[in-house]
Amino acid sequence: MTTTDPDTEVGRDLLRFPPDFLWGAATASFQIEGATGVDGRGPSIWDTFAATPGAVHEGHTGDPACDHYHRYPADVELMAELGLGAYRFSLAWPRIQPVGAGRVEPRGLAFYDRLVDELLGRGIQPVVTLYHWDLPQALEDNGGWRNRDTAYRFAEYAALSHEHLGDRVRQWTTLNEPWCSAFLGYASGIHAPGVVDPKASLEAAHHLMLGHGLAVQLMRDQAPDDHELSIVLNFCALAVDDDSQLDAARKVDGLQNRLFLDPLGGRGYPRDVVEDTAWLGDWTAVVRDGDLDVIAAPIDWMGVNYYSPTRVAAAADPLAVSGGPFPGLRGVEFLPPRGEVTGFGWEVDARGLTDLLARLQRDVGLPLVITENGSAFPDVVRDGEVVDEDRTRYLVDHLRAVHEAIAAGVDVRGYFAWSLLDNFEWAAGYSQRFGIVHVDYDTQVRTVKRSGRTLAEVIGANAVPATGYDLP
Ligand code: IFM
Repeated sequence: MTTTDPDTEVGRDLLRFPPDFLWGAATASFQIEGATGVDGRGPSIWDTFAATPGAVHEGHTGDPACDHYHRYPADVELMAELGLGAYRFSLAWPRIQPVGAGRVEPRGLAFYDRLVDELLGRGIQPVVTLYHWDLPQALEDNGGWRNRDTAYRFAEYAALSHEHLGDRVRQWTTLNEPWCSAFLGYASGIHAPGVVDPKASLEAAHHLMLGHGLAVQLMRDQAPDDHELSIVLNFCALAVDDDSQLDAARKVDGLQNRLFLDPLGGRGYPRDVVEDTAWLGDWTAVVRDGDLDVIAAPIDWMGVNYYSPTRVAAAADPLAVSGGPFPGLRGVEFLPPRGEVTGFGWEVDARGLTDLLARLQRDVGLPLVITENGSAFPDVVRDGEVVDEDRTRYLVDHLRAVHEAIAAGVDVRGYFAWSLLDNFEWAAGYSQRFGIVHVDYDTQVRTVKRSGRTLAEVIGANAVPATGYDLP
């Protein structure tokens, strides 16, 4: 993403974005591709998890999802109609290396060749994520991210994918939301592989970050100068009302934000997080000499995923183990959302995005890209239309929040709506619709929602309305 002059004009009716601002939408392989058993693809941890009774809402699986594996030409045409400048998608590691190591499946690579060529043919820039949670099951059978070896396997897979597609793809992201992979996967167990072992989840977090750093090193060695390497984190935006909440907020900020930001920034793991989690056992024993230098390998931009703020308070018992996604944390009580919530029950707060971007500008010092932002609401198709006023309001309010951050000097280079298509929302199966395009899973008919049409208008104008939700 090229340098932008944050010369954001605030007009009477429109808030304009910088001229080369990148507009896109995002998806992930397991969530949309379907076709889990074709062309030599190996099983992933999500295939196994989805087949586990009770793990995923109503036993939903990765098939057929949006059948994007077969329908990608029409989906790319849709992207072109929406005017997207870029498309963020992930490669399915088990399509490319069915057992996560060694043999490469040419039919898997060929699918991504076709997709990338189709995108480029429509003038849409591919932004590739190497890992969006579909770990080859064979690696999990060997310990998954709890095993240091997985970091090396990931780096090899990253390098071979980059070698193959790097003549056409300039934008590469290593991991999507390693916090989720580590803590939802190995601590709370609500995501694949469904392990509940808080100490191991911290070891997994380290191995994920090591894999990121090793991959960056290998890709950097083989990358032409114009390639840009990045990582995508899901930050916790803490909404604090008074000082009594500060310590709880510090703990959550430590385990979700600083645990990743500090090593990436060359500062190692935060001392307070290591102390707060020491009661689980010494997970830092897995950190070997030189690992922290690897993790700090320079990247070109950071991806920011933002949906909702988090509210916490000090628990009455300082030693009480916090529930939810943080079983490794003590003394923190998670508070319910306030005010407007999405269909998923997530608090709507665009202000939290502006504040988060300002904080990251201070603490990260890298260009930022909003790699995911969106909302789930229960849509209905009526007379061939989906009038999703709630999602449209969410979208426009958050775009104003991004504009406000840019106008205040934050270096934000792009915005990707989550998601292009309704899709498999992990443990919630198909029950939550995040798409700006509706998918009828029975017929596979796509219907652009009002939010999708609004995003297309925003892209066309390179601006959001200053007030209201319609562009003049
Ligand atoms: O669908 C997910 C995505 O895979 C990762 N970020 C959050 C989204 C909504 O939950």
